[in-house]
Amino acid sequence: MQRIFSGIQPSGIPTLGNYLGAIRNWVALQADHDCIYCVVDLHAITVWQEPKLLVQQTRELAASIIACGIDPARSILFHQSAVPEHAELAWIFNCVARLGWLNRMTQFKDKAGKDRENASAGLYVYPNLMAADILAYHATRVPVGDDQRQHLELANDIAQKFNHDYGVEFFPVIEALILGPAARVMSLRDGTKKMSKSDPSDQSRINLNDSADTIAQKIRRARTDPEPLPTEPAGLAGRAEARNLVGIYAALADTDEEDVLRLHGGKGFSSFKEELAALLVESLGPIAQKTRDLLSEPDHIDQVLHEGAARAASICRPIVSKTKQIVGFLPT
Ligand code: AQP
Repeated sequence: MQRIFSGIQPSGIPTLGNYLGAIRNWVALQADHDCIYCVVDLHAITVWQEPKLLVQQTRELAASIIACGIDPARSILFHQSAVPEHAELAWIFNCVARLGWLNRMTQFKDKAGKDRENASAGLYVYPNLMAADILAYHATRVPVGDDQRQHLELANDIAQKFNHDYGVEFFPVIEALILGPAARVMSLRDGTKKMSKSDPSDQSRINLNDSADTIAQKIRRARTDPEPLPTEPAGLAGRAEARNLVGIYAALADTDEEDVLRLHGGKGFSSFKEELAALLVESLGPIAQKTRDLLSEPDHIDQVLHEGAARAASICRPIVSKTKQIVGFLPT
């Protein structure tokens, strides 16, 4: 059975983008893969996180992942900081990755923005930690949203260079699983920007804990253009906001753009938005309710994460230990 690894940052409330681009696919993959899912708190602190809020967001995210359908008895669910091997392997990868490779990462450029000199060093080497997260488990398949494609290519470059430099066939090739019609969900305020949990505007995203009224209001206010919906996908060219809403609808209804436009093409946005909001409420309402139920027992969430961390450590410890031996570190 192939091993899956994927992670999500506790940097806010998970969004519809996180759900459609990643978590929903994680759930489906549990059926026939050995799955390891991680709340990546070490990644989250690459930008400032209020400590009390980080603790709360870590628990909330774990609850939300379980509410989406991850079964912690079957899959491993844990928080990254509980398994120090991630940071240890990341340091080794800091010494393998080249500055030129990191300089090409568009996520760093987006997140650092114009104030690049003031970005944390952690934000810059984020992709090396992500490579370590995956390769510490010899995972071969990584379900992510489209925004992570470049980081996974870099992880493969690191694995290859490590194998080449040390003359070993130790780290495997990673395959990115970028699935579905909503692999990149865009902001509701700007169809050229991805939906993000840390976007300063709450109106730009659907949070997995939004109420039915909030979802309906955000969709009603979502930016669109004055034209009716086209009757076929070619008509979405140059209409980023329309494409985004059609893509979200298609993903939630388990279909594709063509099918959605066959049903809704020619209509104005107001009726389409009403149907989209109803579909969102139907899909996300039960997740929000289950998350609230789980959060009423925070000790249980902590226990799930700690048990997950022990299982995760038992897999990655021998792999990281072997890596250290390959590098030439004295045994401890
Ligand atoms: N808009 C999106 N569309 C599709 N997939 C998305 N993902 C994130 N946003 C979208 C996928 O969700 C997984 C977890 O992401 P993350 O939390 O580790 O980091 P991120 O990609 O930086 O997500 P955010 O929401 O934008 O977080 P912040 O605001 O903290 O940076 C990944 O698989 C990602 O592809």
